[in-house]
Amino acid sequence: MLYFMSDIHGELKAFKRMLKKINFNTKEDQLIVIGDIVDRDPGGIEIINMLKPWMKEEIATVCMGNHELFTSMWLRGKLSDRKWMAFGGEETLKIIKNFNFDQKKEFLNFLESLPIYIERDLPNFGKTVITHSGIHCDHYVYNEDGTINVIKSIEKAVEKDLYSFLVSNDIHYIPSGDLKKLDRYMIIGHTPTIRINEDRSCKIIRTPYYMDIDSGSGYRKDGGRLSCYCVDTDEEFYV
Ligand SMILES: [Mn+2]
Repeated sequence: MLYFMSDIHGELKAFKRMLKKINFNTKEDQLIVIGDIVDRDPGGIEIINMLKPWMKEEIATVCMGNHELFTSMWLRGKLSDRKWMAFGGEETLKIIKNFNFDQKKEFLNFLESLPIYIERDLPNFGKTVITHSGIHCDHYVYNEDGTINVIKSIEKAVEKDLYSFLVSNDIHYIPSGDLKKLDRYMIIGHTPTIRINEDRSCKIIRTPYYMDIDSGSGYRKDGGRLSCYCVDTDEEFYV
């Protein structure tokens, strides 16, 4: 089985409960995490430490989220403590401040090695692009047939400004005329669905063009929860 999670935001207990709920079996299953493992709750680094050996064995794949970018920027001295804390980084900061030089260097290498997007051929969606935030409407690249080349558009936006790309929530607000032109289905996270769903529910959003699986982990006080999507059974799980 292939499972997707996104925006775990430090909720280690919820992550462990989810693995139990889906009966995650490292001999048979795979997990793709679409970024924002760290910040808000304190368990992000422990979750990454759980995922690292799985990543080596290709059991897990992790994409970069804006919070992994914030962490790498802080490690490079390009983001102040104050600003990172304003973005929800307080708990991660407390832990990383105690890292020694080698631990910091290793963690920075890890963060900067994370892919911005990956592509998978999925039985129910065809060729699918998996990326944290979706697309940035200022950087469309068109194919000859007038459709929007999702991969090239992401690459162009990233080349221009990775930060703006990873914090963009454009995909939820662009006209459906643009969405119809996307040449790939997309699975994303980043924008808690409670902010988009009209009934304010923390449920995965499915559209004909993309799926947003950030159901608000790290915002549990506001009703948020961690979701997981199984592409093989089309099931959604929540903890
Ligand atoms: Mn995000």
